[in-house]
Amino acid sequence: MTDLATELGTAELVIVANRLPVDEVTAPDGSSTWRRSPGGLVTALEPVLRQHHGAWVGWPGGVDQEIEPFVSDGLTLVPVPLSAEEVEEFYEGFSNATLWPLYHDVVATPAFHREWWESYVEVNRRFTEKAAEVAAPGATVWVQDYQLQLVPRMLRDLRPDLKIGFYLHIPFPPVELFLQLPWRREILEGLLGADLIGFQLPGGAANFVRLVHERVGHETRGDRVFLPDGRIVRAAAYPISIDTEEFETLARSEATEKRVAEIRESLGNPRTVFLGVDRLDYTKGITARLRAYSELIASGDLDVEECVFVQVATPSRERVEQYRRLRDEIDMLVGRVNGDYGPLGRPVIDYQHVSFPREEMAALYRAADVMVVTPLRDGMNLVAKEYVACKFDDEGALVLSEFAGAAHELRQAWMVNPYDINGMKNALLEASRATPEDRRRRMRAMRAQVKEHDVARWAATFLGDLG
Ligand code: ADQ
Repeated sequence: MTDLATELGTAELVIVANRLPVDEVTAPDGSSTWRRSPGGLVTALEPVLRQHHGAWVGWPGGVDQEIEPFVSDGLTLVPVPLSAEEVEEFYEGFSNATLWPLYHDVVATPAFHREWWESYVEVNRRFTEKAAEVAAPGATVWVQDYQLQLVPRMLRDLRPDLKIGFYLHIPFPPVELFLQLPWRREILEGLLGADLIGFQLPGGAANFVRLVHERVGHETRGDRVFLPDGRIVRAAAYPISIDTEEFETLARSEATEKRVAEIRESLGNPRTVFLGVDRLDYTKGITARLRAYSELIASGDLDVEECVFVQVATPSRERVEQYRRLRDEIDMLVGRVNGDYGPLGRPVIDYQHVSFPREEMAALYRAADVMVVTPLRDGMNLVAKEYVACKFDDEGALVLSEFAGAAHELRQAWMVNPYDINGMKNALLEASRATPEDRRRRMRAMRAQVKEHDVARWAATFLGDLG
């Protein structure tokens, strides 16, 4: 027997996630290969997957791709195909235009369509069947995120022998908002198929338990739900983190040091570099933060000759209407501010609509004096943690929204309410004018937190509790 779980029914640990941890890249000659997509989740789970004869079930990203399970960089990958219609209805529709806004405080209006729901059920069933095929008897299956909330129940029905965990990467909404969902009962029942349900924050876990008690009628005590068949389901917080050491090592490298100097030089060696890094998403509070900054430039509180705001936004979900509108809104705001206040050759806001490799991200973090993370709602926000991890010299200031999960751990940041523009302006000024001692004291405390609670510890704690 090989040590890879390439044969059906042999994987002792199965990760089920919307995407496989690889992207298909096509060479100029038309041949294609798979390249590992960077991400904390893969990094964290890779060692456990290897150790436990593991497999990863997920969508390869294309349309109608029937691909047999394959091995990439020593990981067994099990593709789940989606049709063009399913990409539209299950992924762009129910996942990203219904659940995503609903779970993020309805900062955009969720759309409810019955065909989208039917597609969600159908695709969840397909993921379930693949997972059931590859899992060894008594194996552990760990299902990830909001796209797959029905999988735990479906999988338990097919394979009662499995140990099933579920982790939600985004917030679990307050009861009053969740109740808008026409299929609320089905989602709750779906999740209850798991033995352990992990949330970013204790508040999310509490929302879930309360809903189960009030709406499904199960007995609950603390973080436990007692099912009529005698099973006990736990719902608890496991705040996710990053590979702290990897980021710090990158940040300390000579190549990064060189790149930091180049970046600051190309920005005109300003006294203060403000930085925002996000997926281009309406939950991230990008426009509010840029508006606050522009007002400080307009009023002269910040001098355009001394400061620059670098905003990097990864293209994201570009076929969803709300994302297209957001992009236009940001383009317009940046254009207007630069046109009104930017001297020749010196943008007020240096806006990059692009995804950078990790090396460049580390250099940007190192180059930034003030990191501005202002989501209207965010499960955790790894960018805030990555910034802290890269500041090995304890320099730099973090401005952080109190509505990011990370605010519960990075308590020494300059906290802001992203809906309060004046409050945000004050925080930007305070963070940029703070004494070096004040900044260092805060950064040291945040670094200690992120070093101790890294993503490996997150995965080990969850899997340990599940076991
Ligand atoms: P996201 O909403 O994607 O994640 P976040 O946690 O900030 O948000 O993670 C984004 C990741 O993408 C970071 O690792 C960051 O470095 C990277 N990234 C962002 N912009 C980039 C760019 N321009 N170029 C390259 N890389 C870029 C969801 C939830 C979060 C939760 C995570 C993990 O919404 O709340 O923290 O999952 O659970």
